[in-house]
Amino acid sequence: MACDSVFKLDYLSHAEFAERPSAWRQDLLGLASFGAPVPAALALHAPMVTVPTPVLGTDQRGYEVWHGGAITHCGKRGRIRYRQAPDVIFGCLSILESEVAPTPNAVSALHSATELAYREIFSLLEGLGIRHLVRVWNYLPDINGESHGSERYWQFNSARQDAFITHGRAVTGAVPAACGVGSPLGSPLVIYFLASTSAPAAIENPRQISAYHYPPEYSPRSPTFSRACTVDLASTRVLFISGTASILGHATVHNGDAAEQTRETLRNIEALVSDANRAGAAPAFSKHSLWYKAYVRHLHDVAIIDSELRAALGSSARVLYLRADLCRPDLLIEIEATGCSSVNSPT
Ligand code: 3EB
Repeated sequence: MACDSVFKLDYLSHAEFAERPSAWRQDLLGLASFGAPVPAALALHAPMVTVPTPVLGTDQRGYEVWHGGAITHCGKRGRIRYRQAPDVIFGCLSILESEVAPTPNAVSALHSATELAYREIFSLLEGLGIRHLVRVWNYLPDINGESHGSERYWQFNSARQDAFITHGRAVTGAVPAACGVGSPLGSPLVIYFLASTSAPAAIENPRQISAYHYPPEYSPRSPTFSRACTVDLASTRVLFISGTASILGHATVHNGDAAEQTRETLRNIEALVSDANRAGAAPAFSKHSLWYKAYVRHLHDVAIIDSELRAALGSSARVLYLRADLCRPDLLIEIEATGCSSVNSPT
């Protein structure tokens, strides 16, 4: 029974995934496959999304798999495929800009695609009566590209913020944890998310200005995300740390130095972990027990970044490395992290 009520994450290689019992695979809440799709022979009933950011290392694929307890409902609405467990839902969608009809006032196809994606997410949650969008992963093709006189990441930020406002959602304070990273030019906008009936507690980083208060030089409309949050899902206390980079206040620091950027990013992550632990009765999270995804801009920095991470986190740290462009041209590394800790002892 206990394993029926556990929320958890795993990062698996293709070989590890293929070795799992098929019941384990079919019970998944959702899956994101990095680099290439899950081969048809292993296809699941659960929602699967392919994220076209290449996996670094020897594996050609990296699978991010979520379990959320007994599945209660599975569905499709508009472009979203989703699966529900008692208090959590995983959903995903993929939109090609070339297939999107322009929305009123949109400055570009990316703007329209983002607006449609977020409207569909909020409409789905409203329809299902699930209030809280907890964690969102955003993969934007050609994130540093420019069109229509603005950066594509800015266009994404405008459309995302508009959708939050249109749906009566806060754009500061209680906003989801997120990451916003690049994917290859010409690939679809890919978004997946976790939402819940339990309210998350948002966490900001005292070393950084909240992203939703960044000055307009980084984006005329601020990005809508919190630095981290904790939430109780299926008897598990979960910590979601957003994409985190070498930023102090609002400024990028350690220009051009991947090792220093990695160390600063880790200090930012540690500040968020300490804050998450302050709220609970006993420390629930340690940097050594988190699952990490590291987005690396330049292939030639992987070795130095990996040695910094191993030195700080130990050789058994679970890190999935992905090649990706990042929202500011001067960022060389961005790292997200997730922790799961049991809150109710199983009976
Ligand atoms: C930063 O700290 C780095 O736009 O959803 C991190 C996490 C970043 C989320 C997003 C962007 C986003 O500003 C970039």
